Amino acid sequence: MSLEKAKQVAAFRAVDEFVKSDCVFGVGSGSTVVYAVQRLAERVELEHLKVVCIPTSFQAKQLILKHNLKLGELDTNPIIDVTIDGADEVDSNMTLIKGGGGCLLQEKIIASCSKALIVIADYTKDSVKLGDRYKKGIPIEVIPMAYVPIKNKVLAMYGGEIKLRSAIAKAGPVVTDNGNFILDWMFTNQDLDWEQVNTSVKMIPGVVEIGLFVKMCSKAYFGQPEGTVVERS
Ligand code: DER
Repeated sequence: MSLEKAKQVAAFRAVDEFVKSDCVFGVGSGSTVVYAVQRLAERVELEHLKVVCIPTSFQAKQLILKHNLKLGELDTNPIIDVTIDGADEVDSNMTLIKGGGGCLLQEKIIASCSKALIVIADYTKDSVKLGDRYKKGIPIEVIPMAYVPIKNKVLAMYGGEIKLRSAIAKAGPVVTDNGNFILDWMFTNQDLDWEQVNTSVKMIPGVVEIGLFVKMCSKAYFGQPEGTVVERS
């Protein structure tokens, strides 16, 4: 089975288990969430569900609009029933690396406003320790003018290597939906206290958010090569 099919089975299972009528639904970002929104749109149509969708990025907003789903925002829906989102890696404690798609800030805000954060992913994201499989590092969203001192401070605290994320279809760095840069921190120590890392890195002036989701994920669905789904919580 293809990786895309593995993503789809995980996404469909999560939507079928968690989305019901009269719910406020957080829509994550990335390629796996595309399948979740497709399934949600099918169910809304078939079952006449009343669902308000809160996006976590420009991409998520476009998905909501493309599928003619009801678009909401935190101003009017500050409490979200369930958010379904992807992840770059999930460890055995359900700690997530997120931000591979550069949307970590709004994703973490929406996750923090959600009664439940459900992760959907293919089997390549299911790890024992962070860094087992995902080698692109932990994304850190930063105010552009501060990226060099932030890089130096994170390296002084934890070592490893840090790269300013470069754009592919544009000269220069990636600029997020919020007008910030992203540093990708390739850590070497896989046994760090990620809760402490999350707190200490965020205290560095100019750091907007870090793509570490600690104790935020209620359940994860991993699509498998043979078409089954492994659930972890
Ligand atoms: O950027 C993000 O946090 C995305 O959710 C990412 O982690 C998962 O993207 P994928 O579904 O395309 O693998």
